[in-house]
Amino acid sequence: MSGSLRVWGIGTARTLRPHWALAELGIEYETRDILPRTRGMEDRDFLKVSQRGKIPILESGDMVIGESGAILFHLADRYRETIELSPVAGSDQRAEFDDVCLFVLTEIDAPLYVIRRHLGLQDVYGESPVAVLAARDYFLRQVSELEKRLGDGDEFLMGPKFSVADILFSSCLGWAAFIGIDLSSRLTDYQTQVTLRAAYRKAARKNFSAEAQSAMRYQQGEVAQLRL
Ligand SMILES: N[C@@H](CCC(=O)N[C@@H](CS)C(=O)NCC(=O)O)C(=O)O
Repeated sequence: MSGSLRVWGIGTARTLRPHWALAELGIEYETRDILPRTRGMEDRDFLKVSQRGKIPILESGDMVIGESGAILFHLADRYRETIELSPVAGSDQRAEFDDVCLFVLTEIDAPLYVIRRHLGLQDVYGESPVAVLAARDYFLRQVSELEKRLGDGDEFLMGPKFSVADILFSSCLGWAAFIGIDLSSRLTDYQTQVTLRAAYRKAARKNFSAEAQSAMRYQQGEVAQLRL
């Protein structure tokens, strides 16, 4: 495969990210519809490219990238002449953008995956309602920092311009709402606006197909239902 793009994975907030970025950029690519924790993860072709047994993966020519954040940074850099989804490397704005994106990935995505491990995947990682509720509270504290950043006026995390930071943040907000974490009205408004984008809708149709939704349904509302 030379020069072409292929995305492995559908069904989750992390897999949504490359589909959404590619839809924003208007770039054609191939999708391999594998869902986490299904037989698809044992596909021989997948195992050849998979570094860590995780999705999403982006194959771009001979290059393979296996972290959703790194995939988005790469796509934004490589295709910046099409649409600017990140500020130019070395600029002050880029430093601020990196700060926001890494905050989302390490402080907002991470507690959601603690919940996933100890609630949705308790058979594998162990059941822990205490860890789940602590992770939910931590998540809410951290999202309130980005809510302050949005303030009353800004449409997007980087101000007036949509960027990869919004794809990362919005995918986490969608994930949180899906599992039953209540978001503030400011964050709900932000999420509604961002997900009205045509590119989001196109990516969501692919990522959250009927098959994917029925496979992942058992997560829905699970945190809201949890009581210690
Ligand atoms: N930090 C990685 C996380 C990737 C990840 O954990 N993916 C999950 C689906 S959201 C997965 O492949 N899980 C399968 C497994 O752990 O067996 C990213 O953002 O790409």
